[in-house]
Amino acid sequence: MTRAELVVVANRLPVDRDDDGGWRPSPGGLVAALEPVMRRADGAWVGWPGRADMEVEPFDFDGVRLVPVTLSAQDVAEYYEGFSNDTIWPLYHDVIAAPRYRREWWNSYVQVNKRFADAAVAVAAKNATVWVQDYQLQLVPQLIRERRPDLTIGYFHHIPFPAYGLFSQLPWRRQVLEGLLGADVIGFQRTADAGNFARAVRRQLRYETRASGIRVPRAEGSSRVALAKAFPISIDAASYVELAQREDIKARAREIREELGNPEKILLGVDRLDYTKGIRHRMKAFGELLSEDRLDVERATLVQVASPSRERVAAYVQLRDEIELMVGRVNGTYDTMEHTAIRYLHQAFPREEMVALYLAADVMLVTALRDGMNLVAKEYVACRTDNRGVLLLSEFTGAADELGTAIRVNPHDIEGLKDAIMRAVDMPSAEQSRRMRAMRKKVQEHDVQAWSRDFLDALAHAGKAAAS
Ligand code: GDG
Repeated sequence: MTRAELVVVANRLPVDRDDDGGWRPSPGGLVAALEPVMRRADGAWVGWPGRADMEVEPFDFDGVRLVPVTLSAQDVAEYYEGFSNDTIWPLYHDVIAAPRYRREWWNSYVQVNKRFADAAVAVAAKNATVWVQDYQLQLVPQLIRERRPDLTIGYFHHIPFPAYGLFSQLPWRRQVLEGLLGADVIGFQRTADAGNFARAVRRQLRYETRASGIRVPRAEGSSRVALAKAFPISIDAASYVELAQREDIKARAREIREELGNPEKILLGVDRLDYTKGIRHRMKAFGELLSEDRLDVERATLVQVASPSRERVAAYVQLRDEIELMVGRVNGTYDTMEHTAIRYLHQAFPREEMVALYLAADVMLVTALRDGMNLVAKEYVACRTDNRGVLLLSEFTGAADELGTAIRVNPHDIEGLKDAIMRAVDMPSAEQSRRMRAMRKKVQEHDVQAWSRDFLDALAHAGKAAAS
C-alpha cells in the first residue's frame, strides 16, 4: 500500500452509501476545499462510513483514498450520540442544554479516538501531514504524536471553545486539553475561541502561552511550541454564485414565491434542527409581530427549513416537539386560506432548492444562541448576486466577526429581535445594496479554499520549525 502525504481524519468520510451498495459524494464545503489538495498530495481521508457495524476495506473515490473506521451500534450510541453530542456539544455551546457526564461514554470516546488514530498512523507516509477535524476527535492529535513523532499534526475545531468557567465542568478536562495539544497547529473559528483555549491551558496545565504560541513540555525535559489561533472557515463561494445564476434555479425562486401566495416579504431560516440555532426565539418574535399587527400574513411569511438532526438524542426529540407545538399555535391563529404564517419544513433538500430559497428570501434570519461559524449566513450572502436582501445575524455566531454590515441581533432580546425584523422588512433597497456588497466582498475574498490554504500554510511552517 502506498502511504499518503496528507491525511485528513474526520468523524465522517466524505461519502454516503447508496441504497444499491455504491457510494456518492456527500456535499460539503470541507470536501470541496480539500479535494484539490488531496488529489495533488496523494491524500487519504480516514472516517466513519455513516452506518453502524459497516466493515469496508479502504477504497479509492475520485482520486482520494478513503479509509473507513468501523463503529459498532454501541460505539455510535456512546462515543457519537453520547459523549460527542450529549456531553461536548452542549458544554461547548455554553450549556444551552445541560451536558450529561457519563463515564461509559467517556470510555467509549477514548477507545474510538484510539481507533481513528491507529488508522491515520497506518496510512501516513514518513514526515506526512495529518489534519484532524473537530470535537469528536479531540484526543487524536496526541495519540498520533505518541506513535509517530515524525508527522506534522493539525487540528481544526469547528464549534466554539467555551470560557474556562464552563469548560472546567468537564470531568476529563485535562485529558482533552492534552489531547488537543498533541497538534502543532490548533485552529479555531474565532479569536475568542483560541483565547478561551489558551486560558484553559494556563489555568489547568500551567503551561506558558505567548501571543498564539503555547509552550508544551516534552517528557525528556525540553519543550515545543503549539500554535493556537483563529482560522475562520468559509464556503465554496464560486459554486454558490454559479448555482444562483442558473436560469432554472432563478425560475424556481419565483415559483416558490408564487406557491407561498406572493407575500410581499419572505423571511427565511435554514438550520439543522438544533437547540443552538435559536429557532424558537425567531418564531416567538415573528409570532408576536403578527399578534401586535406589526406584520400580517399577506405581508410576510416565514419559511423555516429545519433539517432532521441527531434524532436519537433526547434533547433533540424534545426541541422538535416544542417547535412543532409553536408552529401549530402560530399557524392556527394567523393562517388564512391563501396565506400561511410559518411554512415549516422538517426535511432535507438538495442544494439547488436551498439556493432557490436563498434567492426567494428577502430577509435571512440567523439567530443562533451560539454557533462556531454559521455557514448559512455566508451562503445567503454569496447567492445574492443582485446585492438585494437583508441578513439578520446573531452576535453569538463566528460569522458576526466577519460580516460587519449585517443587522446584528441578540436573539435572547425578543423586543430587539422584533425591531430588527421590522427594520429588515422596511429597509430601502439602496441600504440593502450597500450592506450586501460589503458582505459579498468579504465572502468572495475569503472562501473555503483560502481557509484551507491558510491553515495548511501555517501547518507547513510549524512542521519546518519543529524539524530545524
Ligand atoms: C458546524 C458548526 C460551522 C442545512 N440543511 C440543509 C443543508 N444544510 C447545510 C447548510 C450549511 C450546512 O448544512 C450547515 O452549516 P452551519 O455552519 O450552518 O451549521 P452546522 O451544521 O452546525 O456546522 C458551525 C460548521 O460546522 C463549519 O465549520 O459553521 O458553526 O456548528 O452548508 O446549507 N443542505 C442541504 N439541505 C438541507 O436541508 N443540501
